[in-house]
Amino acid sequence: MAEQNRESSLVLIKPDALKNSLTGYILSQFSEFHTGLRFAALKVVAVNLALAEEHYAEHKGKFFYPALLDYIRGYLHYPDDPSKRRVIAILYRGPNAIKNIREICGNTNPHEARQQKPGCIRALGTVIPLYDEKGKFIGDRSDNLIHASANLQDAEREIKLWFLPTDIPPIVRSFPTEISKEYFYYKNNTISSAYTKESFCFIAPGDIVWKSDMKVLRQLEKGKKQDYSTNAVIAKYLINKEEENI
Ligand code: 3AN
Repeated sequence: MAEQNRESSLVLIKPDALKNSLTGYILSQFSEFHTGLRFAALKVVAVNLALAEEHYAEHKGKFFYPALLDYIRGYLHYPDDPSKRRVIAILYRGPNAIKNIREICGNTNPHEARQQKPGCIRALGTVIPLYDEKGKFIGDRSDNLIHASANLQDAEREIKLWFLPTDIPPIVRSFPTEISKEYFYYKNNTISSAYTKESFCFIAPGDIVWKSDMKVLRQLEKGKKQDYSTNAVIAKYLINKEEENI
């Protein structure tokens, strides 16, 4: 099948799946033998706050949003062991990747997943009650083991959020890139094209960058309205940096 007929989807093996040693099981459920899908990229990620917020931006303001950020960052399943707070991010490619993967995952809510499709991955998840500061029940948190992109648009946004172009072999890199001619630096939530003390260079001339990120950086430089937030640009460059609290 021609490369352009293949879809890409982002899968995240979340901290509850890691804690329950389900990684091998999940990978075998998605194996090329069963699904026709192939790995295009894979990395172990300590999830920084910007990445968590951007990944779940559509849920901002909902009752479960703060718990969702703590969940994906590993604080809920590894409160006392920061070294275990991580997620495995996988880019799969192949025919009908999005639908194929979502079907194997099952419903967002593990209770529903168990009822609708016993045997799906999320049927192994749990539902945890959430309470406000006064101890009043506010709703359930779904610990559903795995994330999978919901549609083509989400897949593109998510893949460009979690992966640098160079995390992906060029032949299977399906979104446009360009080669930077400029330097960009980052420090304390600020992006600049000029070096300041203690800033770090995250893009240098010659680097391969997502074209859409480059557009946002130019919009920022010119003070124009941005296509998306600078957090979504920088988050991937902060992945697995040593600084505390990023
Ligand atoms: P899915 O992961 O099935 O695409 P999304 O993207 O709507 O579902 O939700 C992202 C995550 O937010 C879910 N995996 C789940 O952990 C949590 N979530 C979504 N909806 C709810 C809800 N109504 N109550 C509690 N948690 C939810």
